[in-house]
Amino acid sequence: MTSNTKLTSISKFLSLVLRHEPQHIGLELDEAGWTPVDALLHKAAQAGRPISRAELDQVVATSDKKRFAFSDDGLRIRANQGHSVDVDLGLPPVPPPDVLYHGTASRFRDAILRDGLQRRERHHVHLTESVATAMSVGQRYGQPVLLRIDARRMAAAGYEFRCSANGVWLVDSVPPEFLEVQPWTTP
Ligand code: HQG
Repeated sequence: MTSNTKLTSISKFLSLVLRHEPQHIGLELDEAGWTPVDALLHKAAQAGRPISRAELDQVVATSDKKRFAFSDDGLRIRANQGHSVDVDLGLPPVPPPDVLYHGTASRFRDAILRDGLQRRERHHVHLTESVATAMSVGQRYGQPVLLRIDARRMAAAGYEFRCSANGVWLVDSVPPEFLEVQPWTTP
């Protein structure tokens, strides 16, 4: 069994090459973000970051956010969401829950309330059904702010929502009229 520290380090490396910089190790992703598992393991080893097949299986199976998925035949792998490289995950629009949340930094608060949520470097704005998840995302940046999104009203206004294989809700933007700051409750 590989240590959690090592698995986390592999997971971060996979996020880098499967979401943002495949060229970092000379990897190519297809238009849906898939790459052959063999190529990934080979290129990672060549780049001085060897990963065994057992470690890869363990990261995919145990990643807390289910960040990665194998294709049905097990021959390819991709990140479930979070890309900055140009991929089309092929997710259909689906009706969202009535309310979704987004956790961010208090220093972004005024800009977000003025301009809405924008996707920045990523393909989508990331939203979640879980207050706890939003809080932990916000805490990555220091002093967090929890935003409540009126997804029902957005959907009624024609905005499309998609849900990634790991349950992250994806939208192109959230205009300010659908946002409000939710009082922060520490558990
Ligand atoms: C902010 C994690 C100023 C936005 C999580 C966020 C997530 C604005 C930052 C995933 C803004 C972008 C993504 C505006 C948006 N003015 N700031 N108008 N609009 N922002 O990392 O949602 O661990 O691209 O609030 O679980 O923080 O990577 O997005 O703070 O699902 O698997 O601009 O990352 O997943 O930051 O995180 P990011 P995010 P993983």
